[in-house]
Amino acid sequence: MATWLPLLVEEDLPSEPWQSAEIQLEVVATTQSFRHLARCRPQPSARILEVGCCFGQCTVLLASKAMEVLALDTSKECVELTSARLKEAELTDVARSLRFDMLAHPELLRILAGCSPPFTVVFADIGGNRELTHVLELLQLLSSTMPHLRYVAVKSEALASELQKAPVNLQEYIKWWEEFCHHVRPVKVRRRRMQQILQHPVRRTKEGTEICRFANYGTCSKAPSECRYDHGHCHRCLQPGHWAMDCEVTEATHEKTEAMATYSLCSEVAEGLFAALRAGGREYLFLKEYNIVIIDSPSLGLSRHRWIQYGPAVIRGVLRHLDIDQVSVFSMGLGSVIFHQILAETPHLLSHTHIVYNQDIADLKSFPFEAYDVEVALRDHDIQIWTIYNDEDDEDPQAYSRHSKGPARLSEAFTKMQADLRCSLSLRNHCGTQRAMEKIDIGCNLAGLQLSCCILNASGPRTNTEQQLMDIARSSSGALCSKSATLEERSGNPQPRYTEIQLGDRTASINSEGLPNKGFAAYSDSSFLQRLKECSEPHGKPYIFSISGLSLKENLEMLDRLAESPDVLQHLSAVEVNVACPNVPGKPLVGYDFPQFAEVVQTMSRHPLFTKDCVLGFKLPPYLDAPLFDAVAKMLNEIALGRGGALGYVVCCNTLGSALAVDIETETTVLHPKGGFGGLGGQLVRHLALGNVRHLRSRLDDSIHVVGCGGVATGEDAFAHILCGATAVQVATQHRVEGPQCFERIASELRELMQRKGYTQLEDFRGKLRVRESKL
Ligand code: RRO
Repeated sequence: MATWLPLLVEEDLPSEPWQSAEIQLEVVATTQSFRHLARCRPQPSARILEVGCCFGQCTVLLASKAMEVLALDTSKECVELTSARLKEAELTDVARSLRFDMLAHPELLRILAGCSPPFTVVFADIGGNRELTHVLELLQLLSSTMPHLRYVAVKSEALASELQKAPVNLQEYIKWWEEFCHHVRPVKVRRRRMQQILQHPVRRTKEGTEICRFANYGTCSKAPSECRYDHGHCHRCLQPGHWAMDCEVTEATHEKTEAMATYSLCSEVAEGLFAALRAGGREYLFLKEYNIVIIDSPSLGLSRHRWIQYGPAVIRGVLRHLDIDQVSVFSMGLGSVIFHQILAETPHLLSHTHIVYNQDIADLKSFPFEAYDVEVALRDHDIQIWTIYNDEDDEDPQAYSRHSKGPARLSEAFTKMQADLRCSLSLRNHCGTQRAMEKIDIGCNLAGLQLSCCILNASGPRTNTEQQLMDIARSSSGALCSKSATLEERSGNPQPRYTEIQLGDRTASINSEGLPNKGFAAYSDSSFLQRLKECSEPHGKPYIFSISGLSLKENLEMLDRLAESPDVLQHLSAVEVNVACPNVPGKPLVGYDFPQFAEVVQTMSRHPLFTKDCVLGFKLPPYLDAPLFDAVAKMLNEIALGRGGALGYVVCCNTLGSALAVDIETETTVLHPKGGFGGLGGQLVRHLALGNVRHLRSRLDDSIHVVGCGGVATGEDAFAHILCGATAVQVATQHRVEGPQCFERIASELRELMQRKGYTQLEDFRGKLRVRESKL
């Protein structure tokens, strides 16, 4: 108590709030002086603990000055009177009065000390009928438990009179005070040792008399004649003539048990703890040492049936009263049944993990809880229970065995519950993943076209007929791209003109279709386009009109017709000019004939159609050498949308021409047209396509988007294309193999992959392929 040097304050005390950072202890002798301190010392921000509030006059004074007052008294009447006075003064928001004996329950003071914000001021008036030693004990207690105290006012006639005798010189005064504290040692207050109560439930004398532990620890509310238990023996050593709190054995073990962090809550002890907790000590309870609250109810005694019947309600009541939730439970034997009952009815009071040890339903005929309710609680509140069994030696008839009736019934019920939960968990995980996946956006803006999904069909497979296009419209494809049209309908090359090469679970293809299509008119029929749009509802999807005229003139002719038809234009989002069909006899690839390609690029991009909200795209052949990419990019950049041109995107890339499928058995070409040569697509061009995407992305103007096409069969393929810089991804061979449902599958695989990688949108990884280089 060195820092707590008392200052005797007499009648002429200064009337100012306490400001200093130093702890100040002011002692007064009279009630009048004490009230004067109450009027002038507290600052408005103070949280005050008033020890000994008596009839509440001082409490009202303090409450009208400070932020909060907690008034304590050991007398029920005093607490009630103070409460009434506060109500009358309309100060109940600021102050409360509680029954609380600090000296008898120092541990409760520790709880108060842990309150947040902390108590910084104490007004103590316990001097009236208490000895000087009690006042000193209180000061000692306050100084050792409440580190945030800044100011203490004490009213004690006895202490004031001692202080009057103290030397005036400061050094001498300090020495005097130290000696005084040393000599006037607080006599040990009889403490009710709750730990002892906990450790010793009802105990019997040798003769079998059941000893009242509550009387022993001073908390039995009944007279000895009314109590069913004996009040005449020590609950500790079982000897007659004294009580446990006076027992030498208790004294000897006291230090050891003091530190225990367990409490038995019963009658007045519980009341005291509740009071402390209500005053804000909850955090202390949680954060410091009071992690285990053992709730004991004397009225339920050791009766299993009574505990089963009333226990859950008692425990719930206590938890609610303490305002404690998120309780982790360790329960044993029959206790686990009580726990399950609480779990079934009030799972929100419990935390997520619990342990039940040797659970047993003993001689109960039926479960006092609904197993289904427990299951629902476990599922809906994400609660897990660890069930531990310790089967003792089977020889011992008293030993616990999970194979005996009670535990076996519980075990069976829990095994079933576990199976049901596992089932619903996998279902929920699925739904949860679904929900998480829905948050992943795989939409994109393709040269101004809004695509809800970056996966779309490529012009080519399954895009020829009205029905096929309808199917795509209804699918998850992010856009709808028609078969490359010529002015007139074409039946294409003779059959067989398509073959597949199976590579494990992946497919490559070679085709020599020869541009079979229904002709320009079919794909630009406004009523057909309207129907397509209706199939694409609710959101609709961009319609990309692919053209592959047999000459520039034919292409221009188609553009003219489109431009002249507002009915069609309203449905049209883009025209994709295919300069890469490898299969038309006598027609070399425009995309490889650079002078011709340049003319096509220049002429077509200037067409007035592309001033009418219609995007121009080119579908390119695969290129195999860097100078070619340079040349193509140079050519295309000149007509980039962002540079005043019309070109919004390129597709990288069409099939790789001059592929040949050979039949070993017949020693013939597989395909018949064009000497068996055709365009290679699918799995076998996957990496070539990725290379083309990356090459062009790095060379093209930013306003020209790249659509990856080639070997896209899975979400990973789509991811790879986007990683290389693709804005969107077209599917050709896989669409032919799998049908339009492939779009949904690939899209969800892409979402899954993104979820796993923590990406929520394509921008998170688009074009972010990192190049590994070794240093020389
Ligand atoms: O129809 C075809 O033979 C065909 C075309 Br138009 C195309 O662009 N790419 C391809 O591999 N086949």
